Parts: sequence; structure tokens; C-alpha cells
Amino acid sequence: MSGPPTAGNPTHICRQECSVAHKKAIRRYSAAAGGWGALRAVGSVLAGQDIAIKGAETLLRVNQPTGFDCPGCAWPDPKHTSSFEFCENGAKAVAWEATDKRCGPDFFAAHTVSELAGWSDYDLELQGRLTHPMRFDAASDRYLPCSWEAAFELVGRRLRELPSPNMAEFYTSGRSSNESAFLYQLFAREFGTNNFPDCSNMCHEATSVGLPESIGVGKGTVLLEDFDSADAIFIFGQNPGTNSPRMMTSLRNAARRGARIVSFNPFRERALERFQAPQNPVEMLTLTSTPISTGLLQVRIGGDLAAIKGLMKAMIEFDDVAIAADQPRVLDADFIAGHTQGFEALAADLRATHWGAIEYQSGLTRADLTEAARVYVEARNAIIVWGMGITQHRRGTQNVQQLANLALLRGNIGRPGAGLCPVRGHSNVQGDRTVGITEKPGAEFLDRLEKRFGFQAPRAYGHDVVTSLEAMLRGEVRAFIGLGGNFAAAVPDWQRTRAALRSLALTVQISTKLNRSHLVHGAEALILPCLGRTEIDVQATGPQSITVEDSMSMVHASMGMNPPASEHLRSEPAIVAGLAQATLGARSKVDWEALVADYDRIRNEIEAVFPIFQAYNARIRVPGGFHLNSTARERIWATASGRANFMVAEGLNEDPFEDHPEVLWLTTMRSHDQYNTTVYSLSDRYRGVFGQRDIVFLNAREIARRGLAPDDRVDLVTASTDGIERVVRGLKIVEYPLPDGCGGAYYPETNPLVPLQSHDPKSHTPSSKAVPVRLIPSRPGPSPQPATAGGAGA
Ligand SMILES: Nc1nc2c(c(=O)[nH]1)N[C@H]1C(S)=C(S)[C@@H](COP(=O)(O)OP(=O)(O)OC[C@H]3O[C@@H](n4cnc5c(=O)[nH]c(N)nc54)[C@H](O)[C@@H]3O)O[C@H]1N2
Ligand SMILES: Nc1nc2c(c(=O)[nH]1)N[C@H]1C(S)=C(S)[C@@H](COP(=O)(O)OP(=O)(O)OC[C@H]3O[C@@H](n4cnc5c(=O)[nH]c(N)nc54)[C@H](O)[C@@H]3O)O[C@H]1N2
Ligand SMILES: [Mo]
Repeated sequence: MSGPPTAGNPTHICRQECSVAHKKAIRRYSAAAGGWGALRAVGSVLAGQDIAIKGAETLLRVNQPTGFDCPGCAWPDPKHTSSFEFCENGAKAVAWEATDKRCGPDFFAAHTVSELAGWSDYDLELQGRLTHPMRFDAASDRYLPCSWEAAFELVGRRLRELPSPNMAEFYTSGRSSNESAFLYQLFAREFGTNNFPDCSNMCHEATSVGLPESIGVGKGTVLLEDFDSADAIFIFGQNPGTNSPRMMTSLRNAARRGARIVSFNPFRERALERFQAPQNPVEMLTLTSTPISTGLLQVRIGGDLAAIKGLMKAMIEFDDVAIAADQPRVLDADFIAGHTQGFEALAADLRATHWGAIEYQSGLTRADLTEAARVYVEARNAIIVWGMGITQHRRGTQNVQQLANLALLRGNIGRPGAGLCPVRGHSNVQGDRTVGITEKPGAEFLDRLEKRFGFQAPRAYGHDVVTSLEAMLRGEVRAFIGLGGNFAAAVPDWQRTRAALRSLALTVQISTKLNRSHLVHGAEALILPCLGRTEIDVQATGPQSITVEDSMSMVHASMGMNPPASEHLRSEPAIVAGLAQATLGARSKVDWEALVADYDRIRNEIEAVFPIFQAYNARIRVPGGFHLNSTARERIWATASGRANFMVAEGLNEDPFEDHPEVLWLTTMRSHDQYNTTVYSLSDRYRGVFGQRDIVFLNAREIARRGLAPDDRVDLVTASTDGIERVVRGLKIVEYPLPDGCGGAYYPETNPLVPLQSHDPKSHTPSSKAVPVRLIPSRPGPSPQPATAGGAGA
């Protein structure tokens, strides 16, 4: 099995078993997104890597009333799914989990942990599904199989030995079900801590923190059917063709109906331009495609605050003209008077902001912004959509609040066809938070928890991702447990944060596949392999279903149908219960065994603690599930004032390095063939990149200005004042039509460049979409140091 780490090999990055030759190429993608290209891509990406799709049957059960919830993204399912809604990237996510490959004790016997640390993230996950609980053995530098009981006992002993429960961190990734997440928070809180770093802290936290101040609730206000009656859809910093492809069905239908779609993105993302529906035979056979965007505004990285202010300033100007001419108002004056406060302060800020500054910061012209504003005000109903291009910034919370302002100015909340639509990432990231994964729990929730279970819940706020890492760096943490995810690769500032993880006494990862977080470990370490979404989960009372909440607050059941990848796997709820019993022992007030025996009982407990889940078990048995009410959707404003608030954000710029002429703003984003830290292949079809990820996108002017040329290799060095050198070496320059001063590269490889302290102070979201970097030509040589994870900071 052993072979050289391949990440450093510039021509072929795969291990020998991989039958796909990753031919490197850069070529413009001129076809529509979706369509035959998408169908073919599933075949070539997956079949080439010996990933057996367990019959079309697995795929046919995705997002069906009786099937399992797609682990791909959080976009909702149409209510009356009668046929399989094809999604290329959903198919990849399902097949990646349903692979026939196994990563068991033989594999771990053949490779030391030090050796595996030199492998790329891609090669690690490619080994297939984990099959046995494994325990790190320092003497042989290997993971050795161990029993579940021994694993639980070790965790229990180490947690009990801690001087304080706050020296343990309980991380969650958003694939976990409501049931496992609820048990997880119950375990940690009975143990005594609110330390819940969560993947959403790096994702939509700016939304969850920003929206409550604006509209009283931290979630979106639209339902899928609102896309059927929207006259305009504005999309900021989100790439639906890749990251939530089923959203393209809604966009395509809206475009065909004449709705106008405007997007703000430094990249001209292909699917935002044209889309061919893979499930539409007519489009497929005639090779036609639907033009999607009415307008695609190439905003500068970090220029959204300025762009949104520009849109609103133009609206105020239209309104002034209307008032002067005695025409109907352009702003929704009745809504503003009846439902909001703070309009005057916002209007004053906008009037005081000069167009010149808006143009400079946004990289867009006044004419373009005014035109986009006209599209917005001509729409009776408009939906505002956003993703990571808005939230992962130093001013992420303020970006989100300006989007809320934009909606409030036209009363675009709480009526059909209108509203706010943050598109979440992981398929249940929203649900995990709803059922109690939060480091800042409210008093009312803790009161209910205590009343229901009879233990004293910790009241002090705990850690999120950034503060947990800071605490590790101060030496205040001893143990880390990860319920899914790949913390070591997902977090910023690898050089420091990996040293912090390595300083821990114990790291425990509950996982389906081998990843970086198993190799960047504490003195003692465990890998606990769990069932995935696609698999049958049998407990004492029979097969169980779990539940998830999508991006539009629809909650529904999901039931796996494949046999487990190994007989040794346990479900996430069973693993959490095992850890809890071993840690809390007889002092626990929770009947863990009874809860795991029948997940209906877990749902009854969720309902008892969270009244919004009333009649939980009955309502998930209705196909399609149920909607968790959003107060803002009903125009009930759960804010301190009882009104929706216009929020003013001072100034326009993002960062102190703004005006250094040689500094480039780097955004770190996903390719079309990856799921976060899971890399399916080295290609990024819609951006025309094949067989490589060690690249940086720059426009022709930025390349020439630096005396460089396409294909040159450069080192990226973060501009910072803290004296720490952050560098990713040997990226190849790819020319791409980006705004001036902007660059793009792939996540997670560029995470070493993001300083831990570079985050939004309000939400602590790392600013991974705007990293100030300098470019330095790489030293010439035959084999540049790879930027892939085996290299920098591994
Ligand atoms: N197939 C697949 N699906 C996924 C994922 C995946 O990795 N693969 N990840 C899941 C997760 S956890 C999440 S959070 C979502 C992420 O989905 P998205 O929110 O789409 O995330 P990204 O691809 O990181 O970047 C989004 C877009 O922001 C643009 N952008 C970058 N910087 C800026 C900026 O400063 N301003 C603006 N306006 N735009 C900018 C980029 O060009 C890109 O088009 O997708 C989820 N779904
Ligand atoms: N620079 C930069 N950094 C970023 C981002 C960015 O855009 N740029 N995006 C951020 C965002 S939006 C997010 S959400 C985070 C993602 O951070 P995470 O959620 O921590 O990372 P993932 O890559 O989604 O986790 C993949 C691992 O999850 C495990 N897994 C898969 N399915 C299951 C399951 O069903 N159960 C369990 N227990 N484990 C499972 C597998 O072992 C797999 O290796 O990264 C963040 N980091
Ligand atoms: Mo995310």
C-alpha cells in the first residue's frame, strides 16, 4: 500500500490506485453550466476513482419523502418531489460517502502518522470509509484498532481529570443531525461547559449575529415558493452553480418567467451567466440554455459594503426625485413608518457618503450601481440572497445588515415573493444551532434544559472557533472533541493553530473519512468512525430516522438505506451517548441508553426544551416535513424595540492595508469539485481549470504590473503587522477577468495565509474572503514546494 506522498509531484497528484490521469490544462469553459457537462462530470470524477455508486438506487432516494437528506448542501427540496432532482454535486457527495473503498486497520498498520502527514488532503480522503475505532500509539507512531469501550473509557477518564470542564472543546460540523447535535450539547452542558466551536462560526455567523439586530431573528425569511413570485433576485457573493446547484432550478424558472436576476461577484461565475437544467430533456437535446443574470456586477473583493450603500444611495436619490415631482414614493414609506426605526440615521449616512468613494471602494461605476438599483426598485417583490462572499469579511456582520437595510427600504420582508435568503452551507448547519449548539446560550433555554433534566447548566459563555483557538494558544485547553468536520484544515492560520492543536492532551474525531484532523493530533488521539446519512441506522427498537433543517427552516426526516460501511460503525447519537455515559457515569441525570434506543425519544426531549418543535414526531411523518416559524416572515420584529432596525455601518473600507499599492486582495474559495476540505478532483470545470489546484487567479493588468506572466509561479505572503510570516509557496498564475487589485485561490490550501486575528469583531467570522497578500516570484526549480496540505504548515 505504501507509496511516496504525491502532493509534491507537479505532474500527477494522485496515488497509484487512482486511474484518472489528472491532465493539467487551463481552457475557457464556454458551454452553459449544468446540462450534459454535469452528467458527464459525475461519471468521470467518480467512476475514475473506483467509487461505486451503489446502483442508481442510492441516488434515486436522495431528497425523496422516504429517502435520505442529501449531505451536499442546505438548499431546500421542492415539496412534491416526484422525480429525482438531479444535482451533480449532490451526486458526488452521496457517492463519496457510499464508496466501496475502506480505510481500516491494515491501512493504518502500513503507514505511520508522520508519513501520512506528508500526504495531500485529497489522497487522505481517497482511502475510503473508516471502519474501526482507532487509537494513536506514540511508540509505533501509528493508529491501532481499539474497542469502543476502551475508547469511551479513555475519553471519560481524561475529561474527568480536567481541572475545569472549560478546558475541553466540543466542535460540531453541520452534517450532524438534530438528534446527535442535541445529545452532544446535552452531554457537554451536563459535563459543565458551553464551549461549542462550530463550523458555522467560519461560515454564516455574520448572518446569525447581524440579522437579529436588524429583524429580530438570525435566519432567512423566504420559502422556496417565494422564488416563484419574485420579480427580482439579487445574489451577493454566492456561487449557486457549484455550491447549491438545486438552487439553479429556482433561478432558471424565475429567469424564464421574466424575473430579473442581478449578481455581485468578483468572478463571472458561469452558472450565474447561463444554465442548462440537467433534468430538462428539451434543453439538453437542443443544447439551449437559459441566460441567468440580467446583470453581473464585478464588485471588488471586500467592496460589497460600498456597493450596497451605492444601491441604497441611488434609491434615496430616486425617492427624492419622486417626492419633488409629486410621484409615488420609491421607498416603501408606509412600511418604514409602520415597522422600522433608524431610517433617518441611515439616510444621513448615505447622503454623506460620496459617489467617488463608493466607486473607488466597490470598483463599480455610479451608472452601473444606479442601473442595478433601478432594477431593484422596479421589482414589486425582491429576494436578496447571499453567501460566503458577504460573510467571510472583517465587516461581515455589517455587510449582512446593509443587505437587511436594502430589503427594509422597500418593505421586502414578510410578503410573498420577497425576503432575505442567506444560503447556508452544510446540510444541517442551521438545525444544529436551533437545537442548542451555541457558545452563548440564552437564559430561557438553559432554564428549560435544567427543568427538563434536573442538572445545573453552565451559565458562563463558552468558546467559538476563534476563541477556542486563542484559548489553546494560551495553553488553557487540554481536550478537543470533533463531531464531524475537519477542524485542522478548515481553520485559519495553520502554522499557529496546528501547533495549538498538537499541544493538546487529547483529540477525538468522530468521522467518516480520514482527514488532516486525525494527523494534527494531541498526545493521545482517537478516531471514532460513524455511520453516514446514506446508511441504515438500527438501534434497539429498530431502524431510525434522523431530522435536519434546511436553509429555509424546513425540518424533515432522513432515513439511510445502504448497509453500513463496516459492522463496527456506530451512529453519531450512539457515540455521543457512549462518551457521555463514560464521562458522567452514574451522576448523569439523562437516560442515554433509552434515548439512543429510539430517536423519537430524543425528539420528544428536543420538543420539551424548544417549544417551536411542538408535535415534532407527528410533523416529521408528513412528507416534506414542517416549517419552523420565522417571526420576521410574519412581520413580527423580535428586537428590543419591537421594530425592524436600519443599521448604520460607518465608512466603506475593510482593512488598514487598503492603500498599499502592491497589496492584492485574495479571496479563498471552493472549486467545483470539492466539498469544503474534501477534494473530489483537482479540476474546477466552470472556471476552466483542470488537473490542478495550486494556482492563483489574477487579471492581466495585475500580472503585467508586477512584471510577471501567466504560468509563472509565485509565493503569496500575507501583509500583516504582527511579525509572523504567513506564506503559501509556488502557486501558478492563471489569468482571469477579475477586478483590479483582486486575486483568488482555493480553500483550504490558502488557509495558512489567514491570520487568526483577522476576523469580524462582532461575529468572529474569519475574513477568509479578503486576505491582503503580496506576490513574490518563486525561486525557479523543477519541483516547486506544493501549496497542497502536505506542504505548508501540515
Ligand atoms: N459542492 C459543494 N457544495 C457546497 C460546499 C462545497 O464546498 N462544495 N460547501 C458548503 C458550505 S459549508 C458552504 S458555506 C456553501 C458555500 O457556498 P458559497 O457561499 O457559494 O461559497 P464560496 O465558493 O466560498 O464563495 C462564494 C462566492 O463568493 C465570491 N466572492 C469572493 N469574494 C467576494 C467578495 O468580496 N464579494 C462578493 N460579492 N463575492 C465574493 C466568489 O467568487 C464565489 O463565487 O456551500 C455549501 N455547498
Ligand atoms: N480559507 C477558508 N476557510 C474556510 C472557508 C473558506 O471559504 N475559506 N469556509 C469555511 C466554511 S463555510 C466551513 S462550513 C468550514 C468547514 O469546516 P468543517 O465542517 O469542519 O469541514 P468539512 O470539510 O466539511 O469536513 C469534512 C469531514 O467531515 C467528515 N464527515 C463527513 N460526513 C460526516 C458525517 O456524516 N458524520 C461525521 N461525524 N463526519 C462526517 C469526514 O471525515 C470529512 O473528512 O470551513 C471554513 N473554512
Ligand atoms: Mo459553510
